[in-house]
Amino acid sequence: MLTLALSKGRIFEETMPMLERAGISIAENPDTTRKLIIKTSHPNLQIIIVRASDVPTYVQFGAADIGVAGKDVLLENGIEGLYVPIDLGIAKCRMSVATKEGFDYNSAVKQGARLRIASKYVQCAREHFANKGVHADIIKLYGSMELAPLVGLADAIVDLVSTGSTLKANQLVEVETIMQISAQLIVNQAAHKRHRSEMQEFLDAFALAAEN
Ligand code: PRT
Ligand code: MG
Repeated sequence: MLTLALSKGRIFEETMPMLERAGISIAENPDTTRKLIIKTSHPNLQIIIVRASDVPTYVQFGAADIGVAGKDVLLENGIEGLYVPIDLGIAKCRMSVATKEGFDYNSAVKQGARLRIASKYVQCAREHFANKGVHADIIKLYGSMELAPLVGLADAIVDLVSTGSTLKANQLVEVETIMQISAQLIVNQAAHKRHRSEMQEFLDAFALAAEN
């Protein structure tokens, strides 16, 4: 039996059609059941439902054999012990820097100003500003990043943007794109060695679905 770790919400919703294309359906919907282990129509595949940022942890420790995680989560978490064979091209967004409307970010950067940056993505933010040669004090937040510039906690935030409507609703503007983000298939390296043939069927199905 192989275990696939998914998070509720967009990752689950966008991964399911990929499984369905391979003829695999689920017994229960995670939105309506409280169960965290979900059977599939495939005798060798079960799904566990975990927090998005916990998916790599389950796979790294071998509690799940495979998982689907955003590139943002992998960059923050690291990929030790993981094999990342397929960019699934789902749950797409970008990681960007945003400031309050009217804040002249480019001038601040040019003038070598020291910037206060609030983010859940402290590693990514630190690396981005270090590469630009900008002095940045990074403040770790766990949510509602958009609030930070509005109440003077930070000059800018580093967050994920898809439609841009969250930024807009809070009078923030995207001033720089750091990178494009999409969900990746991750595999426990040891499990991959041990169960290569059992796993290959699923890796092929994901690779095929990702192409389409
Ligand atoms: O919600 P929870 O704390 O459980 O975890 P999570 O927020 O990490 O999970 P989830 O399901 O929201 O996100 C899972 C993955 O989806 C992320 O790791 C990303 O790789 C990817 N993804 C794609 C996104 C978005 N698009 C996205 N728009 N994750 C978050 N957002 C948020 C963003 O943080 C911001 O608050 O949506 C808001 C912006 O959206 P727009 O459309 O208003 O620009
Ligand atoms: Mg969320």
